[in-house]
Amino acid sequence: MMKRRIHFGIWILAGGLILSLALAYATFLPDPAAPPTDTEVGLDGMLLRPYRGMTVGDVNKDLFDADAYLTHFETGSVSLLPDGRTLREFVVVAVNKEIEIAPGVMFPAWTYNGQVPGPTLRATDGDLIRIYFKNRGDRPHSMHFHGFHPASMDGAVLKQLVPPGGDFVYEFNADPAGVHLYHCHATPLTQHIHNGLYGFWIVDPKEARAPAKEMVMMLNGFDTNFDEENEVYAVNTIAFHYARHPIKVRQHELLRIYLANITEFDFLNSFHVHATFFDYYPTGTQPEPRDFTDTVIQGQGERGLVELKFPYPGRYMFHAHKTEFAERGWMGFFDVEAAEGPADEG
Ligand SMILES: [Cu+2]
Repeated sequence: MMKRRIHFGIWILAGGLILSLALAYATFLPDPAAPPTDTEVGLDGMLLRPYRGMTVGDVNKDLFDADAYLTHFETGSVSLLPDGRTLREFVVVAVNKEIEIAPGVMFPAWTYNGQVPGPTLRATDGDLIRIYFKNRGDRPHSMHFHGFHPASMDGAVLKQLVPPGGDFVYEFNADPAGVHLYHCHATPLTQHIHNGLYGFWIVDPKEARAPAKEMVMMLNGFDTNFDEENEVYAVNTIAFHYARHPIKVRQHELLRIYLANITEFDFLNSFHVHATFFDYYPTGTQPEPRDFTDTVIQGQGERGLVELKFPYPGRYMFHAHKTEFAERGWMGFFDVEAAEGPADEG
């Protein structure tokens, strides 16, 4: 009898312990309906909160401001030529600079104007472009632009490389309208591009595109241990930047993303957005979109225009649909504010 009572008591004690543990666990679990805090936003998004899928802390904004880069377009010094055409002049300096690609992760970059990607250069179809290129790096570099230009302006062969300390002036017409790239064309190309010498070259059509909130997204990656594979992936260089600092847009507002893939070592990259679809214009050269989709694949050097609107307010992920890239930094959020009033979080 006594034994049975002891057993019964043990069972009561054990049951109580299990119950209180369960209660304590439930109490400290994050509320799945609550908006994520700054440190909680990650690949897990709002679903698997206890998993921390991203970086902790923030990068030094003085080294590179990914928010400013997103919407900043350099249109150069503008003057009028005797024939009535517009001349746009840019100064681009190649310099070595250590950049921060994730909090505390430094990368010895080769840069145009001290940033990776280089500045987004923008002109209108038919403008005359003059670029004063100064190589202040420690090895030969060049600027190779996608688009029409004479052979002497191609920046691709050995004799067109600009030696350290050297200068060169590129001059050509902005042509054709679309979203293009410029990058160094010195060999080994893998090294010169991957180390950071690339940027957007945007040529607007003579008849302006519809008004929109415009931004650039350069899909890039970084090999931090020199094994010719990327350890960190990003959109605009900093892993998870737009996850920590979501891009603010408005419901029903037309968004235009100039999207390009410059990622080395991987065959393909991709762009996927949640809760909406987009029109996709490869290279931005044709008036009609090729696709109406929520995912697009780009090979290296491929680029295009993405035009979209969010029908509902709230927070929505965009990321590489190659999940490994997303988990290593290529993921962000749009915060869509309601057309009237604040956005519905979640
Ligand atoms: Cu180079």
